[in-house]
Amino acid sequence: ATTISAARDEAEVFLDSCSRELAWDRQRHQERWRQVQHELAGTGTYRHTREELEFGAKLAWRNHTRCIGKLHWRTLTVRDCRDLSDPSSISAALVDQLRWSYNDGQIRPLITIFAQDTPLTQGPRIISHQLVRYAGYVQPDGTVVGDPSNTGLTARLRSMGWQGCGGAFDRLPVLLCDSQGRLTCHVMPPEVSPDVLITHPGYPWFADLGLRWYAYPTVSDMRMEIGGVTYPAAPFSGWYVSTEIGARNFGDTDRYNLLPTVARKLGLPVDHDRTLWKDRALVELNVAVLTSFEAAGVRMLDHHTMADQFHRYVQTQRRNGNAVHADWSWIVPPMAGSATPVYHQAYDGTTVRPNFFRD
Ligand code: NRG
Repeated sequence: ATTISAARDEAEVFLDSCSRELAWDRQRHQERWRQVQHELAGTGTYRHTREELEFGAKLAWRNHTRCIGKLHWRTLTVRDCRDLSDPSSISAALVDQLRWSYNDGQIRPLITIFAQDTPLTQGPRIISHQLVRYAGYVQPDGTVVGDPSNTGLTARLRSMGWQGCGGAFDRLPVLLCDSQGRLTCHVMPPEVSPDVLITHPGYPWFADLGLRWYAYPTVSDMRMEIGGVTYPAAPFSGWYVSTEIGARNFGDTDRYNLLPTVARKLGLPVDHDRTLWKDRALVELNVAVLTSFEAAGVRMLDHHTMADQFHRYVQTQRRNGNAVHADWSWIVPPMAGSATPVYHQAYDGTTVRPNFFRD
């Protein structure tokens, strides 16, 4: 009973936002609210109209406190796949999503929404963190070949019969859990999300490191909540900010941990932190990522441009009396923090719904 009354409260707040921001008239708003209450009382949930689904997904993006790109929330394309249930048609929809968002390098933000949970049924879930991920193979000595953040998923897929080549950038199939709880693996064709080979304009040896990264991310393991309704599978594609790859995926010690390698190649002594070898390696890694994506014709923003855009968006919203919810520690880029305007701001980090959540 408490969950139904919570859903009812969420639904009411959501319909108020729809009414206000989509300029519904009073009568339409009241009628829809009556309908939703009726459906909730009868089934414990309700079904969004297409218009509500689309607007709700955009609000979920706009409300997300960890996304520096959310100023683009109005440009989100929303695909309604709520009626798909068998794994092969879900998998086909994921391939469509990748092809459409890749758009030959001109990445377009897109969300595909699969079936909602109801008190009696569960929607499908995507277990993979993103639609494209590289395998992480734990070696006998405990080191990892590939991406250490995916060792669990890699082991699980191997136990289901998937065989990797043992390389540093082997693509994993997508692990799907359908509404009956059945697990299936699905290979996404690489041409709808190709890898960009990483080179450096000033250092020919950089290419020999053999680094690469997929063109754009599709976050697939977060549930979306709109107006008291949960969509457990709602994969979201967008373009990268260069530091996500150059600083975090390549630089973090629990990821590809490449700062020592790059620093040594640069001829920097790595035995004293105060020589700032890590900082210099970070800069060159990020130059390499940005120039390589540019050369490949794949849309990506640098962290300065992205932070400037976000800062201007927040200022405009504040002038208009609109709250922007943001988590400072996620908005400030992982390098050159204080050289971006967002560093010098304070944000209200409250989580409001619609939003995306991970358990
Ligand atoms: N840092 C992760 C991706 C997280 C989402 N980032 C985006 N999303 N840019 C990584 O793979 O490095 N997006 O939808 O654009």
